[in-house]
Amino acid sequence: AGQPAPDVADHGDDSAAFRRDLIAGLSGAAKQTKPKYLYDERGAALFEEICELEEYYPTRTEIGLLRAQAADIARSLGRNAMVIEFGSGATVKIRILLDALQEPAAYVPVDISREQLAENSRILAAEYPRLSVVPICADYTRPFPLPGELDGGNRVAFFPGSTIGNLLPDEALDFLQSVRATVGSGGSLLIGVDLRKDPDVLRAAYNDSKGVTAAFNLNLLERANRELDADFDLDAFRHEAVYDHDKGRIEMRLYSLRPQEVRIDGARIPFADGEYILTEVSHKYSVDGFQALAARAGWQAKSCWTDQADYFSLHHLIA
Ligand code: AVJ
Repeated sequence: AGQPAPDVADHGDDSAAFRRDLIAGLSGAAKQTKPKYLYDERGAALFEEICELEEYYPTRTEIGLLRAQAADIARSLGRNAMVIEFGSGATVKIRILLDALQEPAAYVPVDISREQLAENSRILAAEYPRLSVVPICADYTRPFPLPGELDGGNRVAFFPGSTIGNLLPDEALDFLQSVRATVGSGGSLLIGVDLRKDPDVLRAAYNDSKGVTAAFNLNLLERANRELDADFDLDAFRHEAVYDHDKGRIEMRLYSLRPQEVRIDGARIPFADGEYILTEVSHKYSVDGFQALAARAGWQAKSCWTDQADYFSLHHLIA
């Protein structure tokens, strides 16, 4: 029974891109790196661990919301959906959706973590024999080609996890526009968006007591040592997530604990004591604020679901 393991179409990054982006990001006055580089195999595994943490409420809350509203969401999305998932880490959310949808036609997971993508695709193809599973390994923040077999169908983009929050508002606008172009007219988007709340709750979620988020953040430096010819001293940096109230965002930072110079290939990067690298931002939106952003990208709000505590929202938008 089941289908053969799906082939992964590859539009992913190589280590040359990592080297170039890392050196460029650390060469300016405000040191920063692209969040996608946190998600190598080890980073993806640590992120899965974060999702299980007591303090990290988003995953649990979004899953609860999907379960509680599954029937309503399925009605809003319509029959024979071809679901294109932007960033397909764990399979728990897509399973809830696929189980609720009426005769879903295709599942197109798009992710940068190649191994995890291949493994998840194999498992889902075996579990949903009537579903066409078409994995694409790509950086989905840039346009990528969609398989022709999706032409003309009920194309539904699925972007859970509030990953949109990792983009700056301007980038989020561009991204929402490009997703709209990808699904085309008649298409739609189901997107999870983390909401503004008590800063103490936010800070705890990104500075967990077990130090998993710290390990996740520091893995960026370990990855540079592993994959590039870099010599980051892991004991000379510490993780801290800071909430910026005005920008409504968490900032994941790696602070240098002393003045030091780090080598990445030929490049030499100086750090002052207390200087930090900004590795990821995580924006929090109000429901109205997010819908206004989506409207600027040409989307029309069809439905919005939130949990009882108003911690998290799911939006169904029409292209
Ligand atoms: C699920 C990728 C959006 O910003 O909450 C979690 C990433 N970083 N803890 C988030 C993350 C640190 C997460 N995203």
